[in-house]
Amino acid sequence: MKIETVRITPIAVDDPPLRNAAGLHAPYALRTIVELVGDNGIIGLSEVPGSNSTTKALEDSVEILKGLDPFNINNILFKLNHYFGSENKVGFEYDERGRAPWDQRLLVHVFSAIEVACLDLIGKTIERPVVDLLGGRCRDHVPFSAYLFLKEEGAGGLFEFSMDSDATGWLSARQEAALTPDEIVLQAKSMCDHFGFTSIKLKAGTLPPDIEVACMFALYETFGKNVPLRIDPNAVWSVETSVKYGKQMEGILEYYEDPTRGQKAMSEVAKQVSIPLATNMCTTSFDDLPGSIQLGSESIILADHHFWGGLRTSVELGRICQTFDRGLSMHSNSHVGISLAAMTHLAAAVPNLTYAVDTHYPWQTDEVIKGGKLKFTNGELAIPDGPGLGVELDHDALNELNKKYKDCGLTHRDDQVEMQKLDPEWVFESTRW
Ligand code: GKR
Ligand code: MG
Repeated sequence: MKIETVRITPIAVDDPPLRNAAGLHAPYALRTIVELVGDNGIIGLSEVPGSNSTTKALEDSVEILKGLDPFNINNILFKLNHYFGSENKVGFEYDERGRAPWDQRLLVHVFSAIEVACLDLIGKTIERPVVDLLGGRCRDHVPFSAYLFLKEEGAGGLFEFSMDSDATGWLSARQEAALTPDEIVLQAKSMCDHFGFTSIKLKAGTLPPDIEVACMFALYETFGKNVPLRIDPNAVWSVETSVKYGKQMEGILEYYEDPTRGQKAMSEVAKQVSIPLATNMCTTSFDDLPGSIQLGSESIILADHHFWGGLRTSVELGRICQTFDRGLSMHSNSHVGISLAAMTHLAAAVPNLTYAVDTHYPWQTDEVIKGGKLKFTNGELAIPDGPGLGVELDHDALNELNKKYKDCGLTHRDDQVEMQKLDPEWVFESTRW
């Protein structure tokens, strides 16, 4: 079997004004959709975070991919590696992990996009789900967590069209501002009622720690000790601040995600606070693992197949975590259903991925897969039925979201620029509090 052609389509999906340590979400989140067309007419799909440099790199790889056997992923990755060189030789806009809460390395995105599309193509060809290609399922249903954000009013997209005064339930909560502990509790109740989530994460690092920690206590008082809680300040707290507030939250948190920046600072917090630390910022690649083990920077690593180079490498990460007695959870960014399906297959395949998985999915209303959005039941997703990832592309929806991409004019994610529209003086600080 051979790859006949590859289609790369950047899309934009409505995204509400969610706050984080890097600023504010733009009205649209960018994603890039890959269609790997086999010479049997079957199409393998994948989705990665979008930017013009990712789209360009994927477009550059098309000629390399044509004619290669999608079953031989090792050969494909070897050829891509040879073409692009190592991450810091790529010469695109971003050549390193960067300081943003999300990973900005380019090659891992490209590898992930191609690997996942190959696995989907293989699965659809041999009529087996992707989870079987990863070694088989350890679970049939994958639990996800409610991912709360401090936010400004608005539902994303074009503000005047997106606010719906008749909206009820989660759709109404999704457009409300949430900047106080009471408002965060309302957001949590509404999200948990709608999707059935039974664990909760708060994206922090955006308001003074007193307020964000008060949100955690308000959640604890409302939901009780049986709903695990996590807070993620995206590394903008100093070691001192992380220790001070960490000590206050001992006993109410399941884990404390990236309170401070870098493995060394994290290890100092880990020594002083009795809550497991977790990361998707200081240990984000295989190269980071020796430092993590040596310093003891975190107890839990958040996998993310978009940033760890694909699904098979993420399974390998699971094995390494087991070896070194690290827990494993999963990170997310704004995304649609192809990524959600891939995350579900991965989480179902990794025995020690025992934490409820992060997802931004409730915040997005647009979708590119046939049948509309995937549905959570009791906070869980069943592994999608059908071969491969179990999802098919809705080409009309894809074209519409590609038009949205072209019309919105965004070329990459820049949360600082969005925040400056609210507060022109605002600048990102790598340690704010
Ligand atoms: O979407 O604002 C966001 C998050 O802050 C995201 O970009 C982070 O990468 O979810 C992420 C995290 O857990 O750090
Ligand atoms: Mg995080």
